[in-house]
Amino acid sequence: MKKNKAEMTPKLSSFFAEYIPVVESYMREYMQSIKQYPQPVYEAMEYSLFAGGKRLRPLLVIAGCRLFCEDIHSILPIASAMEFIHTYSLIHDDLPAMDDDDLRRGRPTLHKKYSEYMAILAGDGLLNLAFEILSDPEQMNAMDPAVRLAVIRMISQSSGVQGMVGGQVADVMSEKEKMDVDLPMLEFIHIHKTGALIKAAVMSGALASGKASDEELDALEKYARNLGLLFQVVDDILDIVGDPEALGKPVHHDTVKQIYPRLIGLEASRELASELFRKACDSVAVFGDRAEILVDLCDFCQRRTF
Ligand code: GRG
Repeated sequence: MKKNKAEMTPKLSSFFAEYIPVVESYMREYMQSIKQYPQPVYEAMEYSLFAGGKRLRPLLVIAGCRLFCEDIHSILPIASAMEFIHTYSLIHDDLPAMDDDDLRRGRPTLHKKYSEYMAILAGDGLLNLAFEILSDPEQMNAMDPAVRLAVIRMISQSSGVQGMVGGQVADVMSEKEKMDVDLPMLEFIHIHKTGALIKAAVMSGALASGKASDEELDALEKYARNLGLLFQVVDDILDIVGDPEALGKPVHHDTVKQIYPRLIGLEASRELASELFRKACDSVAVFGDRAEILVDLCDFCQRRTF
């Protein structure tokens, strides 16, 4: 899978280089520590977890926290939980009952590599593992119990029926039932299916720092809402003009699904992405220079090619 680092500012590049290995080794150690019988399901979970994802959600947790606090050690379980949930969603999204995809992150999808039943169960395993790690006193002992509970509630709502699952249902239903999807509906799908988890990542990092004021959380929420939608609008654009080798999956794939370029055109989709980028950056202007990584992450999401 071809990855283009040119989309990153030097500061973001060092941020990725510093924190991706930290998150990955935390996840590896955690997976090692819980492994038991039956081994194949752990292997299947690890196959997808360590397939070379961008780790955007863990990095957003870290960026949200670092706005208020230098020490990110105590939020590594949250960063990992977000990646567990994200990976489960991709595994299930690829299943024959949903998108029926053969390739993900440049490799065979989990149900192609193993089997459909193992992909369903490995996804279920990862989802539950997220909440196991978030409620594990040994992993989360440094965090105030009330803050921990607020974080768990936010992540469960965002990944559940009021967030990602709700968006996925609307998306799959509109495709399978051949429903007409207009702009408000498409926005609903994208904000829930993709945006909810992205928002939860930024917000849970900030909440977990225990130092963000209500006004600061409001500003971040606006940033994260715009970033979440931006991410998916760019994904839709890449589905039309992206390089399959860089993306690790085929393009022109969502031929029956409604996506932004098909609904409003490619140019208008690009303009929408720029507008969302501007809105996201404006929302965090109150943080001054401290928001540099958040702005860079947003810029990366707008210009990404993978
Ligand atoms: C199955 C409940 C359930 C939900 C699935 C997120 C999702 C909902 C489906 C994924 C479909 C998809 C490809 C959406 C486009 C946006 C997206 C989430 C892309 C993948 O995220 P990246 O680009 O992936 O961050 P990597 O591989 O880098 O981790």
